[in-house]
Amino acid sequence: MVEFIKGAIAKDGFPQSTCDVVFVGRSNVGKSSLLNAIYGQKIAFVGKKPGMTKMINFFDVDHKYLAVDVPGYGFANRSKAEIIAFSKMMDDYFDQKDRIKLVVMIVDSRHKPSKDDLDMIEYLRHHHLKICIVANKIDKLNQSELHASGKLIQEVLGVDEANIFKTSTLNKKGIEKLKNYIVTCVSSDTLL
Ligand SMILES: Nc1nc2c(ncn2[C@@H]2O[C@H](COP(=O)(O)OP(=O)(O)OP(=O)(O)O)[C@@H](O)[C@H]2O)c(=O)[nH]1
Ligand SMILES: [Mg+2]
Repeated sequence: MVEFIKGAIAKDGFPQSTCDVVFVGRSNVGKSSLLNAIYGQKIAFVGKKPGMTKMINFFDVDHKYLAVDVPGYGFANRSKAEIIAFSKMMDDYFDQKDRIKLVVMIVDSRHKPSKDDLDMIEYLRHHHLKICIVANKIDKLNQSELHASGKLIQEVLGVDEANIFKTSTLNKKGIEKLKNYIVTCVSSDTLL
């Protein structure tokens, strides 16, 4: 069962955890939709406009781990003050790296990963975090575009194709595979 625990904007509001799976990505890429698709419930708010998720939202999954939905980056209409507050919130969270077991980084399969995506993956690598990439919205691509998208993401972000999950939250393609991967990461760790 998946339950919303709380939303927080600063360190003192984060619930204690030793096992988080966190979903990051540009605004509007489908992070909240992906959480809903994976967990089969409408737990996270989905928006038509970018900037829907404003806090770091924590969800308990089967009392085994926390799924964490963070606000999207690369949202142009943010004020300077908002950008600073956002960076501080992300640093507060990612500095607690012992709690993070896996970062699911979502990109838009229709576009070349942006400068923001590159900055984000570098940031995550700098924190020595385990990362997998999700190329979402594949319902918008035909077969050859899908193939090209995988290659481009692999090239630009420097990830192995085996670490790229291709998904659609609309037709649920690739969701089960990603879900199984998350379970494997979470449970292999608890054996240690
Ligand atoms: N075609 C298509 N649209 C999708 C898919 N996933 C999400 N969307 C749409 O993309 C928009 C943004 O979805 P959200 O889940 O709110 O995106 P987010 O990344 O959480 O956005 P922020 O919270 O603003 O950072 C919504 O209109 C969704 O319906 C998908 O797989 N295919
Ligand atoms: Mg969201």
